[in-house]
Amino acid sequence: MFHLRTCAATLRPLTASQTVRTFSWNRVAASRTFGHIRCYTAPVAAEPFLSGTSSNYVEEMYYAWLENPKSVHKSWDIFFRNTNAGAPPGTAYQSPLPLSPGALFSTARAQPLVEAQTNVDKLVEDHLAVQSLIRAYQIRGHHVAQLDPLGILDADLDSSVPADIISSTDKLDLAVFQDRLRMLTVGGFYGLDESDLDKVFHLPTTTFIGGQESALPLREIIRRLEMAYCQHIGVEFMFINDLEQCQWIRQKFETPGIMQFTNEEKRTLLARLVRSTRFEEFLQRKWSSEKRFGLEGCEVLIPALKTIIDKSSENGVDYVIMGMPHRGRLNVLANVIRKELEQIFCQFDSKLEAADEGSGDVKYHLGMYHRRINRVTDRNITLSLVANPSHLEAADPVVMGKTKAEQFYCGDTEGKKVMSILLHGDAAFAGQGIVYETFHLSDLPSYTTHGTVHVVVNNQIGFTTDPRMARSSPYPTDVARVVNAPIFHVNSDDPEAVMYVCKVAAEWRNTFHKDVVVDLVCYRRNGHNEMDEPMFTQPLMYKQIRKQKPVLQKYAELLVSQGVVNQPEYEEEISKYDKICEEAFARSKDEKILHIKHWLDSPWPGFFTLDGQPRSMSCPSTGLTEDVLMHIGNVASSVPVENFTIHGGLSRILKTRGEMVKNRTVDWALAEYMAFGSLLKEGIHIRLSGQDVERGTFSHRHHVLHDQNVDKKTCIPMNHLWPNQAPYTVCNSSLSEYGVLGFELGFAMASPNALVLWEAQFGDFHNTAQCIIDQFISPGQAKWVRQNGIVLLLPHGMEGMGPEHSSARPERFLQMCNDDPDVLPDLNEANFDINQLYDCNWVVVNCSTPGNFFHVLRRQILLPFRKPLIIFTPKSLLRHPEARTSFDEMLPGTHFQRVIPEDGPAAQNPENVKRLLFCTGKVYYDLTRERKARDMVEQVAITRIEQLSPFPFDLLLQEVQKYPNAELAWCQEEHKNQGYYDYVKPRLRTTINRAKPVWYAGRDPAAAPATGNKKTHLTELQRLLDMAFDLEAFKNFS
Ligand SMILES: Cc1ncc(C[n+]2csc(CCOP(=O)(O)OP(=O)(O)O)c2C)c(N)n1
Repeated sequence: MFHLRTCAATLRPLTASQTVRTFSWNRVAASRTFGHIRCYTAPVAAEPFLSGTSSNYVEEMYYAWLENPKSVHKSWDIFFRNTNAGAPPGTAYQSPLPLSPGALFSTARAQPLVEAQTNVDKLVEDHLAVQSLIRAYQIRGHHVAQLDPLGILDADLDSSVPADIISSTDKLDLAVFQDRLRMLTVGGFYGLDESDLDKVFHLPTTTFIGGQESALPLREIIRRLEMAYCQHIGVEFMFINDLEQCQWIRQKFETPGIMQFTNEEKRTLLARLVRSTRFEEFLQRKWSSEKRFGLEGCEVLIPALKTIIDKSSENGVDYVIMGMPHRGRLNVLANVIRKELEQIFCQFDSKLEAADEGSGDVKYHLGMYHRRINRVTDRNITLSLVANPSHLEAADPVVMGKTKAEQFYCGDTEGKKVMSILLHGDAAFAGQGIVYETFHLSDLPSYTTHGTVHVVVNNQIGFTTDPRMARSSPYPTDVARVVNAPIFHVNSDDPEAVMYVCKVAAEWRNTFHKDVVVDLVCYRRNGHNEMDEPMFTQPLMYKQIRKQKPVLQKYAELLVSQGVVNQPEYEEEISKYDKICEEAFARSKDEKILHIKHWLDSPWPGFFTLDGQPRSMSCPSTGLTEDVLMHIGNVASSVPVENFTIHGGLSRILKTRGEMVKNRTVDWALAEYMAFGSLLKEGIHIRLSGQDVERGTFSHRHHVLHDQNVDKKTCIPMNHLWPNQAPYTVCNSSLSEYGVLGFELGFAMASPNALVLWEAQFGDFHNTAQCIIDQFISPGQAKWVRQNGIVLLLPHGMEGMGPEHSSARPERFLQMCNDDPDVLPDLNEANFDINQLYDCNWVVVNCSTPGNFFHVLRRQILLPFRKPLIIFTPKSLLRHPEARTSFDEMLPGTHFQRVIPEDGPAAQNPENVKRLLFCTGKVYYDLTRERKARDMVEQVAITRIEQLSPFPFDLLLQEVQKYPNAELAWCQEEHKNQGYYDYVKPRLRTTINRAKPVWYAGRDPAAAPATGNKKTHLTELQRLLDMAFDLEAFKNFS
């Protein structure tokens, strides 16, 4: 009896007052039992099936029916329709229909209920309409949220209101609101009618607007949706294809009253705004004509970042690595990282002399590393801001790589201790492709940092360019949607809303370990920099900005009106901070010199002496004992685990390796194995990353074995070498150069005791990572006193494969070397070679033997300092029968040969030598073959320059002096305007004090790196060989 009564009651829409009286069950538990609404009465009669436990069943069915009438059996459909339409007690139930076709229409008892049917249909449609409405707000509510503090722009570049949202942008205007409501309801999109506004509708489980209530009047539903989605926060999340994550976000933003702050929190927020605002004002007062890229218009960034850090610290994070562009950088350094203010202020003093070697960088590019106590959580926290070039967003993958490395070295496999925060400008975030590349690394096993919090300073302008001219996407943040990152847009003039989304963003990262974006919609009070006039290009916007009250003033007035602080307290807070700035300013006057090393973002404790010098200026032998070579060779040619079936072709490769080991020789792949394996033994972590590096583009490496019978079962023999070895990471990357090289550079920043290598698929592809090479790798130490030992493996060589795939562009790397072509260094200096390495910006090598490749890799770690190493690696030499090295050249006492002198017959009688050919890399094998064929082994000596930069002046001088009667010629397979010629020639001339000409034997200048025609390639090759061995070739020029 009782159940039927309640059931029938449930089936009918309630009025608002009824709801308040009756619906009070807990939405969170979402238990839908009839008992909760038992006080409600309705005229119903017993139905035999509505008793006992079956009532729960019926109830569930009812809710399913409400959502989709077709989801229940037809008989239940009729029953619910009839009951809901007010069928008299006991008459709602109709026997199931006979199964014969047409039976439905012959049921006599259905006739009296036709009228009721119309009501039922309307009810179902209304419920569905309400559900659609809720969903529409969840999907599109952000389009009408009031995000722009200036109130003149649409953050999504679209002023229209989505057709399925009742709200209007002008929602505070009641008349407009009602008008729109009428449009959408009466005969409009939802078919609801105005009288429905006071009807109560059951809320689906996909909303939390009810709080403790499970049903609400439509008017209240709309109001709450407006509150959740259309105020100062616009939540974009419905594209996320994970129900739990969507529910989590809905709960965070829909639950009534969830955005509450204590008075203490409000006061902290105000104090942080005071610091942020007064810092910029102080700089403006003291250095009004200096560029500082101030934060005015987005002062809320400082409390926003601090909230993310506080919340993350509370959740266990103790190391935050940040990357950011120019805007507000000094403020972040001062008020988030807590760099000493005097250190910042003295950067404005142009008369101070730099104490460190290197050219330094402008103040708003420098990095920082600081360990301190987080005052809110009372826990230790380390904050690091990575130094960056002007190239916007270039630091993104670097920050990620550094974060990954820090996580790796402290065993933080889930990102619970170390996290990254990336800041972006709106124009750069939308415009720079590296942002997309970086997002695509975010969930890859060997690259994930388990969630980055992205904060966009969306001042709705990029230099002088309006967003409508700067992007095609609605928001500047749309790129984040590709990885299902939720995006929280927020009006920056509402500091509490900003704090709230920052808290949620930090919690999101902590819960799901995925990326999240906070879009601070703000404005830029001044021009692009403080010297720039914004009225030239954005006159109306800037008229509005001039009228805009600063956020600090607005918030202070709010808190004073709420009685949270009083005016004197507020003023006291301001003068306290002003005093701090003044005192620091006075101290900054005492600074006599500038120390760039105070701005180091990645210190390497213990690696250098206390004053930052290398612990020695020598390098031990890079050779290994026979045992070690044998052991590594044996593992490299076997499968070190049981029950593992490898491919037949690979078995043959391993067998060949095994034979080489028996013969005490190595090819390229084995040489690399020997270098890696031995460094792992010495505790050096090795990470090799790039496209298809696991197997190797040229199928020579095979560092990851794949079981042919079990899916995804792999084995990395390199990790089975020694009992306590360091780990070996080898990872195929996403198809990105800019992003991945930046990432590896960042990884290499974290520790000097790791060999981090990035391999390009073919050398020429490095040009899509040019920014990382030009802005970070080549000048990094000079700009930021930060060393980095990253290794670039760039397959290079003219093999007749066409203009693509042939050249790793050695000329570009060589052009960026910092050694002087016209000055002969002091060759008698002790440790000349090591000093040269110490002074250079990077090392460029092209090895002609596997053994030298092995030595240079080991030297990279055995050196007492770190320099980037660029290696042009071979393709055809990987399998060239002569490109082999005996163990003898890898034993203790051996080392990397910067120059490999001629050691054949020509070297026995050097006076007889007519020509001394210098070359590098694989052309050596072409030259020796040709020399032999022409029987000129006594007349022509061939010397290989293996280390191109720093240039081995000392060894080359010896070579030249050894062959007093020889002409000198440089031979290369690359075209004359490419390759090494322009770099080598002036240096060789300096070496010999311009006593002789240095001739060129090689291809003519060309626009493309190589011909696409194989025959032309071979003809060109023959021509260069002819030139190299034609002893009359240069006679006419002398
Ligand atoms: C890759 C790159 N291209 C161009 C520039 C020149 N530039 C400096 S700031 C700027 C505008 C950046 O706008 P936005 O990202 O919105 O940041 P905002 O300056 O507005 O904070 C431009 C184009 C640059 N620094 N980097």
